[in-house]
Amino acid sequence: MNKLNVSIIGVPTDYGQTRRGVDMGPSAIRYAGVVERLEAIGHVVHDQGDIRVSQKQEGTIVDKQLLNLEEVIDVSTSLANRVNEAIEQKAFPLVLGGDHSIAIGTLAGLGEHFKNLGVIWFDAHADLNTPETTPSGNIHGMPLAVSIGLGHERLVKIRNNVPKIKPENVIIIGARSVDPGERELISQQGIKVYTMHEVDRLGMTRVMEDALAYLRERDVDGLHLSLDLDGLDPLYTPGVGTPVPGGITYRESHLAMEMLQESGMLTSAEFVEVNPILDEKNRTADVAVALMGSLFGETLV
Ligand code: B3U
Ligand code: MN
Ligand code: MN
Repeated sequence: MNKLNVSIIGVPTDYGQTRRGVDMGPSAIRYAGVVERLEAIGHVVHDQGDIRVSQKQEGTIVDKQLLNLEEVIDVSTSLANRVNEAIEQKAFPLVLGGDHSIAIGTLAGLGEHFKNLGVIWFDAHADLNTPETTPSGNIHGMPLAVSIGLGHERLVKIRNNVPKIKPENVIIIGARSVDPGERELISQQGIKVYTMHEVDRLGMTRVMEDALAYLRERDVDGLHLSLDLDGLDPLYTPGVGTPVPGGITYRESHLAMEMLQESGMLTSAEFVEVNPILDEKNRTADVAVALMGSLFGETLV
């Protein structure tokens, strides 16, 4: 197995949604032993600590369709810079959220280096809302749309490379709560989605084989995994802000991680939406770290 230089970047933010506590995700994941776990596999791990997230500014403009816009722009810009640095140093960026709005920053940093990046998006949701379609105003429901160039101009233009990724290079896995506007974008933009229906019907093995073959055929120059812990069934990951029943099982998610590892294609990853306040005994962070074990090449025998 390929030994990596892993650069851990924590992003303690909850500005992409309205439930407090997800800003403590990076601490919970560190407490669950991420560094030790990856070192035990043989990787060289540099924990870069957390990026600085400022307190909410008094008197910032409140746009109901884009809650905490200024704060999200701030966090995304700092994160994009840090991811960019990690790639320049030939490290593998492992980003710990925080809510899923942080993917705006991660992909802005990656998009500068990878011109044909593949993205696997594990999530109960599609995260393809725009200010026009959002039912909540929460930016954590928008990062995929922003990254393909749709949404608020200042989010889309972070680090100036627009779009960060091509919609045809995106594969969503585990979706089971998709809004009408998102559905329209999926067909309009040619985004590949394996909903829970396909996961049930084909099985995770086929889903991952097809997904990886599709990306190989598209000749991607890198592969990013964006894993929202709410993609799993809340039975396994109760500590998330918007749990949706009927999700991916513990075993299916491990299999998916192992197949990603086997593919040898992965170049970056992020794990988001761990909320220790809503969790039971840090179970969700424990699952996140166990999945990272499989993703980074842990073997049983
Ligand atoms: N699609 C809904 C709900 C949602 C999106 N992401 C999460 N929840 N975690 C929205 O608000 O955009
Ligand atoms: Mn998400
Ligand atoms: Mn989600």
